[in-house]
Amino acid sequence: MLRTRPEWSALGVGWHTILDIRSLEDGFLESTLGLEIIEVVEEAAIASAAFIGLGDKDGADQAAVEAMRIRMNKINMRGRIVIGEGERDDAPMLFIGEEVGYGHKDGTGPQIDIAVDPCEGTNLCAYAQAGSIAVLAASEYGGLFNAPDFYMKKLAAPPAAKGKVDIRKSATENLQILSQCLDRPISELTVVVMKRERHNDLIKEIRAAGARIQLIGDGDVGAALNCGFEGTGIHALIGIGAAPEGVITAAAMRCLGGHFQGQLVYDPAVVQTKEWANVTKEANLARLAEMNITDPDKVYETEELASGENMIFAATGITTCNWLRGVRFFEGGLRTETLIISSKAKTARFVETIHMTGNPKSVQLHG
Ligand code: VTB
Repeated sequence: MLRTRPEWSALGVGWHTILDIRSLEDGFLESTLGLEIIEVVEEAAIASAAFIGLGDKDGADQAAVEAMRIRMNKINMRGRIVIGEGERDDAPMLFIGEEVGYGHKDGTGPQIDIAVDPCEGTNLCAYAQAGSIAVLAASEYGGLFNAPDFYMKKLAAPPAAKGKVDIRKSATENLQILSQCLDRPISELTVVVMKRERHNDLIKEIRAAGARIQLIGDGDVGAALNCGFEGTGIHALIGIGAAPEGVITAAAMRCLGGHFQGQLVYDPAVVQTKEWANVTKEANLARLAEMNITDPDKVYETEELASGENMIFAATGITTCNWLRGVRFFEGGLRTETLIISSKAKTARFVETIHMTGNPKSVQLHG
């Protein structure tokens, strides 16, 4: 928990004052706020973790949203949700445009845009499967693309392939490029693809090219992050997922130097989802035009989706994935693991926190 340092209190300098005199430029977002952001994602993950394996994905999501919002509102910032649970009318909390942080009351604290997915991979949480995370990205105002609630074709790859693979190219071509960049044969490349009807041809193509596929049920944010780190055994993410989460993924890949590109998908025939059963391509194109997206086929680069100078990405594991452990309970407490990455400080911190919620008889050093 962050508290005002005693010597500052003695001088009559409150915690808010200290936050106010720091600017975004001098590392505020990376250090002071970063610590609070860790708690935001931790709280969301802990709330969702109570639902692991209960088969209640909405419950897991709602609990995370509520916890995230409560913690965010304790921060001295003027936060704006740019990617959240949806439009105000159908999302009671963390809706797009919602103001978070108590700085709004008195006009203090930094101005920050925030993209959240309090429980990414709700099904994974509900069915106790790997890869559910509580996640957010933050930047100064205007630093995150306000993605419509559409689908997005995505391509993620390791830093060595950044700018070399290209979403406009076929999967086969990209695998050849990846093989050169990573200096390993295609047969030793593993690509993550979400198990969806729309990916049937893609899966055939990747297998015909000779690469391996890790098929996942949900959670393409966490899956893409695998490509940002060496040693995960994952070399690319290809396929269509949700667009808002593409922005959050871009924020992380921007900080890690990995490759990420996204292209909005507006044709229901391509997406093949029940969600768009009553939606037409024409109606979707009209929605994009209303949002001033003049080129619906534009390929967005990482730096366009996450353009801010100060970019922060934070994720706490709900269930364990390749690069992050999930919430672990013990008698009298629990343990979380959080990754917080910062573009400016150029740090990726893995923070393990022991939360002594009860009266633990003992706390293991490594759990
Ligand atoms: C989900 C989810 C992903 O996209 O699949 C969703 O698991 C949209 O796809 O992690 P469907 O409507 O086909 O399920 C993500 O949320 C993020 O891109």
